[in-house]
Amino acid sequence: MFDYFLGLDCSTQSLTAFIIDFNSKKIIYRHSINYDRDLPHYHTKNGIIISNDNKVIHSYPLMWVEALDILFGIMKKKEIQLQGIKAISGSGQQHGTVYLNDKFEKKLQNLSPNEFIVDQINDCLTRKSSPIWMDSSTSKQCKEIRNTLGGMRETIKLTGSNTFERFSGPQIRKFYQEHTEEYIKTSIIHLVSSYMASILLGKNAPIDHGDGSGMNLMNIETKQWDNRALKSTAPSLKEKLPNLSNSYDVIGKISPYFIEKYGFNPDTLLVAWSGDNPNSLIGTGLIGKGKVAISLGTSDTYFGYLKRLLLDLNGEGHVFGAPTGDYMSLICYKNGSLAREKIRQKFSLSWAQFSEILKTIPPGNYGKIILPYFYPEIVPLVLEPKVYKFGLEENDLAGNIRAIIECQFLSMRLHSEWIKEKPEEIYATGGASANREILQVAADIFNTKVRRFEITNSAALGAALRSAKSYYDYIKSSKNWSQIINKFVNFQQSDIILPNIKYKELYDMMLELYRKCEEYILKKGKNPESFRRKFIKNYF
Ligand code: ADP
Ligand code: XUL
Repeated sequence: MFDYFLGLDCSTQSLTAFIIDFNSKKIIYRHSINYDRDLPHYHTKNGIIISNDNKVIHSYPLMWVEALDILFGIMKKKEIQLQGIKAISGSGQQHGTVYLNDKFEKKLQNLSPNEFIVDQINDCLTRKSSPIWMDSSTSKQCKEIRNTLGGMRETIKLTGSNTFERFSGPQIRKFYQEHTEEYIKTSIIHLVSSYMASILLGKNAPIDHGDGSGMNLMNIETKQWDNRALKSTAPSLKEKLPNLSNSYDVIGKISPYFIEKYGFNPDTLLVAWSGDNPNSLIGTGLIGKGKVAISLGTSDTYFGYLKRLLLDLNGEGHVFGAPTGDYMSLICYKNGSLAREKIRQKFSLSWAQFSEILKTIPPGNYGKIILPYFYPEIVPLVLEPKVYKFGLEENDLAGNIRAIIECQFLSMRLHSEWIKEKPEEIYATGGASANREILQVAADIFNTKVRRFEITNSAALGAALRSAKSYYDYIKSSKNWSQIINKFVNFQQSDIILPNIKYKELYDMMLELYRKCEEYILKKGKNPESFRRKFIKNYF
């Protein structure tokens, strides 16, 4: 008897499938479709299309769907037992919005297995491309919504976050203001997660509370659409949004298209999709206090489980619904992997060379600091991208490498102070968590042990585990979250990276140095040069 569960992760750069076998505790299949490489006709770079000023960043909903058909085609060819899959859930890059007309649902209900989905729904989009989480072009709309809601604190209390450029509400408002006719023609606005879930379901799927919290539209306490927020965003918006659901809700069964074309079992359950960060919370086993995760994917995120609602009234962090029905805290950096890539590519290095060089420079990097805003940054908010350097020369190869890694984690430590609890342990995930040397810097800066998993895609694993949890609840063979998670997360070959205690004081002082550099550039603070000299004198 198979108890297979499928987790899909529709991320910025790729679509990934993980199949777990609950009985043998094994991941029996994993495969990724990389958009740039496998779908070159969309001409994306790193999965995105980007405007000249780096502010407008979109991707293609049809590309994600084409990737899904390709992925299932490969699985069928490989003779994966798709019949054995009991339930499916998924993960989407958060905040991105997909705009569709009233033909969408009818088309989904009548998909022909003789054609690909992309060819059957291509006239359903009222907007060919989707603004995604990297877009920072909606400052005007953020301000308008925030003001209508009574300012930053009120907005945070209502929706769990300040208005952010990438959040779906401001993005929807911009579309309504700039493309009013297309907005009127739009009958449903999905998130990446609910859009992909709809494709599998064969009708409009709900938005779950996890991804729904990243919109500035959902009341963070009642977990309902908030009428004030809806009104301050765009007219008739409620009619254009799917329902909200718990992240653990079974939303139906797989659409006949996938049964006929790929051989899925007609009884395969679909569980609501969620955002990549809520999924990663489960995929890293973060269902208790005292632990946080850093996800080093295209974005870098820092997140942890919250039993109760905790708001960042300074407006940098977010609170999202967790897949367990509780909450999670999150901060997000846009200059994550792509900023590291900028330095790596500038010096034409492989990751192995990058890591070797990183190790050659002592912690503290002789006081060299970079504020790496290659792209507009989310935390702290920087809308005009510019890289600022202190004591760091343009062609200083090793200095730049050490600086980008140290300064990214210093920024994370600085901006996660609002979460109050110092983590006892940090779990690392995402593409760059494969890099041990990078994680050593994280361990030293946080002065906390870092545990990395063999599996770097915790979002796909989290989705598979969520589908297992809901399936067992559905068949009344309930298992608690620990029973589900421990089978896969704790049994992985994990690798613990210990902090080097002798750098604790150095990094405490460097954190202050970093804070002063940031304040100098962004808040017209005092010139940090004399403090920087003091730091160098102390440690070098
Ligand atoms: P996403 O899920 O956001 O699409 P991933 O979690 O797959 O992204 O991470 C992709 C990123 O991982 C790439 O942009 C790349 O820069 C980074 N990466 C992959 N391998 C390494 C490595 N060995 N060291 C550092 N970064 C790496
Ligand atoms: C979270 C965020 C990113 C995206 C893409 O708020 O914007 O982490 O979910 O990974």
